Amino acid sequence: MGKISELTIQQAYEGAKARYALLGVDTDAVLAKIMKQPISLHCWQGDDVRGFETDAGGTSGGILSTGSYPGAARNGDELRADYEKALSLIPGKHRVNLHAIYAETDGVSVPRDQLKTEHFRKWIDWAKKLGVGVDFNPSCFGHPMAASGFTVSSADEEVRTFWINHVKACRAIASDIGKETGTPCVMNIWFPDGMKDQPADRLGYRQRMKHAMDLILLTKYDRKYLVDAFESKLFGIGVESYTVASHEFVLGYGLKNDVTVCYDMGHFHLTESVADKISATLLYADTLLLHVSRPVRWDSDHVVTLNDDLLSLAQEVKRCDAFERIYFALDFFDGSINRIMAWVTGTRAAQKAILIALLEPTFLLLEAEAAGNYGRRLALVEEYKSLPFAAVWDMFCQQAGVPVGTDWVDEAGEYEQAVLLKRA
Ligand code: RNT
Ligand code: ZN
Repeated sequence: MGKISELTIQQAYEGAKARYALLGVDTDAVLAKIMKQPISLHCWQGDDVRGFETDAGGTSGGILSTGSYPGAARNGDELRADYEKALSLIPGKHRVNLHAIYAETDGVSVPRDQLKTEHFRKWIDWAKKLGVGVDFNPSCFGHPMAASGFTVSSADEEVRTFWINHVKACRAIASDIGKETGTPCVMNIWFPDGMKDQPADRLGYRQRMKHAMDLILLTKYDRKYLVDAFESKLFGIGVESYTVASHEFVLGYGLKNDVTVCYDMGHFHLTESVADKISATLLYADTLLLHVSRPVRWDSDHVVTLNDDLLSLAQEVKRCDAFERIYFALDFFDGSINRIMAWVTGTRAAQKAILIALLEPTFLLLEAEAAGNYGRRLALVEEYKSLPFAAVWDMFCQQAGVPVGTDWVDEAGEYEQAVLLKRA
């Protein structure tokens, strides 16, 4: 494939800039804004959520990575190398998102309730070197103590205590990470707890989980370092009838306890719009964490693409003027394709959605709506779809010093040949 020249990018950008200016949109200002918009890149796409533990790991509780495409990272050094490759193909400055199972313990088995900041030393030093922020997650799945399908809501006190202590340990680590990296660490709590068939005691599990969360949050950390987040879910495979941390449970808990709620795009009924929830939630909550994902028929965690769901999500953030209040994090894991391509495709798609939203001449839509002219509103929305956002996107990539257009795909392919396929 031939390379697009800088001049072509520049000329196309000038044309687009003039076109957007007619609609009152300043593309230079949009470029400056998107350059500073971080997205949290999840480490678990790099190794199919396996993690580095020797005596536990993998997924459970309804999450599942399928496919056995070669080249998954097998340790921290490989995962960090893959991350660096992916980051070099994505415009802008981003964050990395770690799970507790990515601790590096020098071959020593450290129980999850005993994890310490030192087990993430390599990650922290690496992130500091790269100048990227770090987010964190306790890992309450893929473990013998989670085999019953319950963690902090378990009726078994030993199980409950283990997981409460794990999440507490993770908060201490996350706060240290935030302190060291100089940017708040968003720690998202997701519990898989639930049941395949109708429970008799829906309330009991929820009471125990609520109490567990209270205990977990007893220690106060400065929000400068740690942002606690809590993720809701509708159902998972094998957990079809009941999820303890349902939407209402999590939203209620979050609002009452000043914990940031996390909406995963795959965690609602498929016809439900997560975009619609943004304005409703932000009336009551200061901040919101979004797990950008792509459900296909269920919470399948497909690689994010530039589809209507993603676009509406970004548009709502823009229309609510809420970029300062939203944390964007990716959450997908596809083991059936090149994992770097998965990361880069998904991140670039999320960024394109944000860019299109930022370029939207929203005030003209608002004007039409206020005048009751819904035909005009609809017509404008349709015309906006063919505005030359791609020329602004290419300029963004060029300014950020990353490959423009399809060039990155070839680069990812070369890395696959040179590095990934050499992994046995
Ligand atoms: C599971 C949740 C959760 C996980 C990651 C690995 O359904 O979406 O966010 O995907 O923490
Ligand atoms: Zn999620």
